Amino acid sequence: MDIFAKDTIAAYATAATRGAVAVLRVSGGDSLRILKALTGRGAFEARHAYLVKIHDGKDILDTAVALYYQGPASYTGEDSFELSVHAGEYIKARLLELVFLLGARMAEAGEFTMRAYLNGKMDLAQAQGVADIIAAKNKSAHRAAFNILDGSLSERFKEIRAGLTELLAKIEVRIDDADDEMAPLPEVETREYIDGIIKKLEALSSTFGAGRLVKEGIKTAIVGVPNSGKSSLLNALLGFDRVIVSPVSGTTRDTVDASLRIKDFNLMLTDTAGIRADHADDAEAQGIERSRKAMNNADIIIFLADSDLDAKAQADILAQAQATGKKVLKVLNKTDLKSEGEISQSGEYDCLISCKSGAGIEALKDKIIEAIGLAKLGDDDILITSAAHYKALKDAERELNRAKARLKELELMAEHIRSAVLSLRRLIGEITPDDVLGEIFSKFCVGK
Ligand SMILES: Nc1nc2c(ncn2[C@@H]2O[C@H](COP(=O)(O)OP(=O)(O)OP(=O)(O)O)[C@@H](O)[C@H]2O)c(=O)[nH]1
Ligand SMILES: [Mg+2]
Repeated sequence: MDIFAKDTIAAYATAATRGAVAVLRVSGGDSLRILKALTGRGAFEARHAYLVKIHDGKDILDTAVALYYQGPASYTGEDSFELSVHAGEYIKARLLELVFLLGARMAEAGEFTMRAYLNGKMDLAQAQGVADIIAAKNKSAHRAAFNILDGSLSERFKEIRAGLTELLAKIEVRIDDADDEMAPLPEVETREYIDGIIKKLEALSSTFGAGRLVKEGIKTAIVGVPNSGKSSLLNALLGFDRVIVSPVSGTTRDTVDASLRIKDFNLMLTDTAGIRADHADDAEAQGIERSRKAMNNADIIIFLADSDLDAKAQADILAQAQATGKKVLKVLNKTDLKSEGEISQSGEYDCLISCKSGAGIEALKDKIIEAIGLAKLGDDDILITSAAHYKALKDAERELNRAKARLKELELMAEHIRSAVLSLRRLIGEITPDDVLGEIFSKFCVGK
């Protein structure tokens, strides 16, 4: 997309699916002229709602509510307007045609938000927050996106950048000081100062693990020997019978995915085929292979045990799960069948449940969130949710560590600090090549 296009763009801000009202958004220098021509109204005061008729030649297309925004006090920073019309197929299509006939063109994906960025209404990190907040499926993802959108994350970046620019200035005057009139940089203090900034960067980058889980959901694989109750657990967590449960070993032959929300988070659950060495046929063997893949893909593995089944086979599966390096929760199922004595000796398990009675299922949900490290998230916690942000933070950290090793070579130290500053400035979009911008905004949908 041409990022410096100044023509007038139009698109529906509302979804293409059925609804009662559709909102057409138009932005650019011709907005007011187009709005007047459409409605036959001579004047519009900014930020006032008007009940208008939309003219189509001699006919009236619809009665609508019009809102005119005068730039720069608008989302994009340009003159723009919104028309709320009845969401009929014909009305929507014809209105767009009329707007195009009056000189606007179709907006490209993300173009409204890109214009907002180019006009200084938000920085690049915040623009990412717009995409995230629309995509958020649960409360925690929404909160993380909100903290980005309202500028809290950008503030942190700017604060760190300002600290570095200050240090850079001190180094640069000394490089320029050919006659050695200035006192040299105090080494210990400078090192401490850089360390302090590295800590701030680390504090942010270390949230990426949690940020990714919050944004994308927690991939959870349920594994165990056949008949331990894996499918029963999937059903119990979901609250309805999604998969077949039966006393026959090897009931589940393929992996089955289901998604659910627990405690403000999204869980992507995978029920797997029970793993056993003496599988019945080739299909079961393939299913077992998929179970292993599911373990490797997971963020957390629930190892489901039944103490009445083959102990050696279960120990093998647990070892395989642990060998993946993922978090593993050891869960004992069918406690309704176990004696009090057996239960009191089951200290090696993280959780005791019965899929039949439902006992322990709620506690298991808490355990999952706790084990994955999301239990302590606060409302105002800023989370890094974008891989690009994470990389920029890590790049800056690396450059600062290099700078620290060059305390006596001012030119080299300055160069590394400049690189770190550059990474941070890229994050907020202070310097961004055009093609990178196009790439970022094209991931948005039209109308945003
Ligand atoms: N009493 C009791 N029975 C259970 C419990 N959980 C599962 N079962 C029973 O155990 C049997 C096996 O359950 P499934 O959920 O099909 O086990 P699975 O691990 O998915 O088995 P495969 O798909 O063959 O690997 C069924 O008869 C269930 O009704 C429980 O908590 N208590
Ligand atoms: Mg099963």
